[in-house]
Amino acid sequence: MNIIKLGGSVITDKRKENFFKKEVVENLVKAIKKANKETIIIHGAGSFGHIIADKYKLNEGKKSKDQLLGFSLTHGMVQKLNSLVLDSLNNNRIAAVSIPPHSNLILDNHNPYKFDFTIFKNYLEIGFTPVTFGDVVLDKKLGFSICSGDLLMVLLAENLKPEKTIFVIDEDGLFTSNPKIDKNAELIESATIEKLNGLLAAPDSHADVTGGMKGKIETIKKISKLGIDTILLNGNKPDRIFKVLKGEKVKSTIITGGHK
Ligand code: IP8
Repeated sequence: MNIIKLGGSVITDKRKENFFKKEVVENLVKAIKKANKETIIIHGAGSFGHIIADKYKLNEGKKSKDQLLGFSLTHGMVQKLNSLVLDSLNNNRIAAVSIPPHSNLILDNHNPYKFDFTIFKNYLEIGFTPVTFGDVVLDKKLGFSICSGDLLMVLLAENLKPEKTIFVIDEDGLFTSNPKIDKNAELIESATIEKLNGLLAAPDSHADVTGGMKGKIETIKKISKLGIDTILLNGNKPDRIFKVLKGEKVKSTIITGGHK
């Protein structure tokens, strides 16, 4: 089984509120269908969630009553995005089932407190493709906060031990610096945790409410410690996800699991 996260910047235009990149998603879904592997799909919130979550400061927890509506609006928007992703999966004959995090996960000061992964396992066993996504959730200490798709990736990897985890992003992989602002940025084709530690000092303009690229590296480190390989690849080139699911090597970053 593989866990794939479709990044918010691949499936939406992060600068335009609620802009779904239908064609990009369709192409990725077709590639996933063609590869015909057991998968769990997670997707980010992109411009359906981050702009509004930031407006209501939802990741800081409940500080005022006004935020309640912000929570509901954000949840509504990410659910809408989830329906669009599900439509694409189902239209391409992937039997997908949506599992919204707010109903099976509670955080405690941003850290996992309670998580029911058995529902994922049960759906997988029957042959479904479970789909979950970055969402707003209850938080024991803060009232509520945000659960990113990256956190779900770690939780599912911990509990279901996939063959590999795949992050579909809007770049070819991880770079030595931000390729959007630095022409000299170089693609890191393979890395270990030790190499990733050096990257944490790199400048990061990928700001979003759940931590951007630095947060992503922290996520990968946690997965790597479980002994699971992580691959980051470009979602705008759908043949790459197809080949990776088939076990072939493509232009990407591979982080070999198991290092301390
Ligand atoms: O895009 C964020 O999930 P992510 C979820 O996976 C919200 O970081 C609601 C902003």
